[in-house]
Amino acid sequence: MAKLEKPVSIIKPVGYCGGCGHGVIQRLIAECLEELGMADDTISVVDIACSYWSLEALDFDAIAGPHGRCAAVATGVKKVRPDKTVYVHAGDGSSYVIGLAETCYTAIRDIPITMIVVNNGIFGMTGGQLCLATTLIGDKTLSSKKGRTKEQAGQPVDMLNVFKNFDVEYVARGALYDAKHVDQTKRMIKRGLENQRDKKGFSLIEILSNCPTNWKMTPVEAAEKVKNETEKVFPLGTYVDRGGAK
Ligand SMILES: Cc1ncc(C[n+]2csc(CCOP(=O)(O)OP(=O)(O)O)c2C)c(N)n1
Ligand code: SF4
Repeated sequence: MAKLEKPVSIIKPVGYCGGCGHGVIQRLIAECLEELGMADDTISVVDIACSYWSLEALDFDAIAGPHGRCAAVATGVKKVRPDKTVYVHAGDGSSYVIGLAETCYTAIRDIPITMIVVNNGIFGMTGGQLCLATTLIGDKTLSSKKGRTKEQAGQPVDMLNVFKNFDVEYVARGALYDAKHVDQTKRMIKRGLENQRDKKGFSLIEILSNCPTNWKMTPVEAAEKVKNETEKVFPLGTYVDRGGAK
């Protein structure tokens, strides 16, 4: 059996909870950048939420764009260093709620960055509050203890149906609940990074993840939920590919 080498860009174990998708995503990003030979020229932008851990874990130049401002910070970094690969690793709360305007206008401007949004259905870092964009109807959270209702919080929104209407390069959604989907997601991340290498436009990859800690589930139960429930509301696949298949 082939030995799975750890990417050299991962330099430190950090504090993700066991079974959390953030660590898998971080690893996929590192693998893709190394396989593409782009790791030495990368600047990462993370939010103050759970993705912040990756700033310490990875050996990339990095900056935080706290409180939902990742896309705006990444825009600024890319404007002054167009020679660098600039990617965002941020949560759904940060990207689609707190920083929705920043994410939208980065997409509308077709800024050539690669944005990776982790859809775990809640605000993980701050204890598991409801995320207006992504918490499923009926899901119990710290701020919806009886479960999300349409009357109180509206319906969750498939944000990719919004972003696909902007003039962007690439919009896709992956998942992590089995090896096949991890592999598909990796190809999406790689495509987003290749687009940047090839001087193309804005790429957004949303990844269905989980938060076993705040969902109060085992990692296996959390993966089952993503497969059986989350994916039904947020379908996987490619929503926009302006460049077409390679
Ligand atoms: C307007 C505003 N209210 C509250 C906060 C506090 N805050 C910081 S991180 C965070 C949670 C973000 O969750 P998400 O982006 O989904 O990331 P996760 O930790 O789930 O990966 C919140 C609410 C904030 N930054 N801005
Ligand atoms: S709180 Fe949730 S999203 Fe954050 S590291 Fe733990 S499991 Fe992952």
